[in-house]
Amino acid sequence: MKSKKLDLLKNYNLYCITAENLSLGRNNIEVVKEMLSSGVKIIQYREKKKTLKEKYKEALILRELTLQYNAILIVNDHLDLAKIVGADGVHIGQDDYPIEVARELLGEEFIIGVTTHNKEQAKKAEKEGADYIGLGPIFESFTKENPHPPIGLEILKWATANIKIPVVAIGGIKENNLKQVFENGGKCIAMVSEIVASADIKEKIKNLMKIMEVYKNGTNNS
Ligand code: TZP
Ligand code: MG
Repeated sequence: MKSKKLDLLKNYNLYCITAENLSLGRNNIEVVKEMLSSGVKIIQYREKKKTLKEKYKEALILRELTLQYNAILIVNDHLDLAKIVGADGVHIGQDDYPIEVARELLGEEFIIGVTTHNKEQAKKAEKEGADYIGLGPIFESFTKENPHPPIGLEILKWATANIKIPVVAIGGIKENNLKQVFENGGKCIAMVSEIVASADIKEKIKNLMKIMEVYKNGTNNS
């Protein structure tokens, strides 16, 4: 059920996104296996360079794997691919198809996430029926081509207090600034390079989860 899946985005959680070019020679499948076996429950398949056929094959495997681990799979950009492989959701940007078009094609049960960079976009996405927003880049990020300038933590604080759908913080988030993100309202945290470019992905996720647990249990007194 969609609401159960969305609970994952409302609670403290890591939202892991693929980036094969940054994965130190490992392929997306290997990397996602590491993520899932470390307990990650939200995977986004983001792949900008491969052919549709290659993306299809990869996404099918990721669908199987995520189901095995009871994790959700969100496909970046491609509404058709998301639907074909039976993903749980799709993530679209400001220059992709409008939300209403995605909703019409994919139906009410599908999770639709939308990238936002400011308050207006966040409010608009909520109003138009997005299920969650990605908000960022919070810090400077070198992962995306033509990155948007960093938007900072204040807007994250604003969004988590004023936007009713889940807010996924993204962009430049690392082990060493994760606390700041939690302290400014962040709950669901998306990361690309910090995880895929780690030599030891399991160890990295373990460390990130350890930091998150402190906030989850409300025992942070620092
Ligand atoms: N959208 C906004 S920033 C970003 C995306 C996909 C990339 C984030 O990557 P990283 O490596 O976690 O900074
Ligand atoms: Mg996009």
